[in-house]
Amino acid sequence: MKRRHIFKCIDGHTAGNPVRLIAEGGPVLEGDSMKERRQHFLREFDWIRKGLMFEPRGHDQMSGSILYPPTNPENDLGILFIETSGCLPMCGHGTIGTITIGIEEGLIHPRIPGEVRLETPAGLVKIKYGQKGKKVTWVALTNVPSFLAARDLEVDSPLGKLQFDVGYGGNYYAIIDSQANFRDLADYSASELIRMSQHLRPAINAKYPDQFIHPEDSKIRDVSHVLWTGLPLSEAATSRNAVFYGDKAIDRSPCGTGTSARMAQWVARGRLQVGSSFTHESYIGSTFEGQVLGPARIGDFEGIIPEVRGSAWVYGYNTLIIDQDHPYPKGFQVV
Ligand code: PYC
Repeated sequence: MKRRHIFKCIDGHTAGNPVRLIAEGGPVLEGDSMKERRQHFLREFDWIRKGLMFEPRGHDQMSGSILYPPTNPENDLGILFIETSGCLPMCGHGTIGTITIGIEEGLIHPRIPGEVRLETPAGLVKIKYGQKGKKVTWVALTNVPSFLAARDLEVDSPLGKLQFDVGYGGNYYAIIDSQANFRDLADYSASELIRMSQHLRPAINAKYPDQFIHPEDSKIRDVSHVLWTGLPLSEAATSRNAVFYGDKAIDRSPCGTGTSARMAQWVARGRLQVGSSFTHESYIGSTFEGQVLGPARIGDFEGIIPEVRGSAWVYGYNTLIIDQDHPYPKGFQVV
């Protein structure tokens, strides 16, 4: 194996959360779908994710992607998400950022301008985008079918007993609504939300083992994200959220898969209808526009087809080196 690897990256952000697109240096992956290619990456190349996402080259929130040719010629391309938390099956802010960066920088050439058929490890995601000159001004993705997997569960937490629902929107989310022991995410700093989530996520997965397994893909399983909710800061927004992911991150964007899970929860609880819009506000006040496009069935679950729309910005070009003879080629985390 070569000891020195060079990666050409383009860095951007989607509504505040980082997206690092690896434009050159990603590995060739085997597999008949992005789901299979993801497994190949995890077996042999996870050092690339760690090296490029963790410190000193990345940071706690870092999130990125690598582009691949499609496995089905009807589609435009495949994507692998690389994050501090692993290789997510689907990432909404990562998709909005990658499409923006890829179109603006000439890495993505869709057959139909304004539309991209994207193979993700969680399934096909159809995308529309708008441009003003070179700038991609918005990206709207029709996400994978999303559903409420469980409701009214209970777990012990540093705040006392907490009720929560579990929604799927490309990842499994524990959703904490306002209740006696938790009024609103606004009552806590990001570090406090992180500290509580570090306790909550393992406690939920230990109390409910083998309970959250995707009906069509058993490799997608367990609660990986915690979504704290609150009243929006802006009158124009429907709801606010702070999503915990990885070991120490609060999403700066409103979280695309989290927005999908949240809309599925609201539809299942009769708080939102098919066709309705949902403006989701992030911890820092940025927004995504959600829409419930239609109903869906996922195994035994009734769910929805969600759309999530947002914008992203390129802010830098980055040539990164992973040299096996340097300290920390696989990066490190300070948790
Ligand atoms: O936008 O889906 C998302 C996401 C997941 C984790 C961070 N962002």
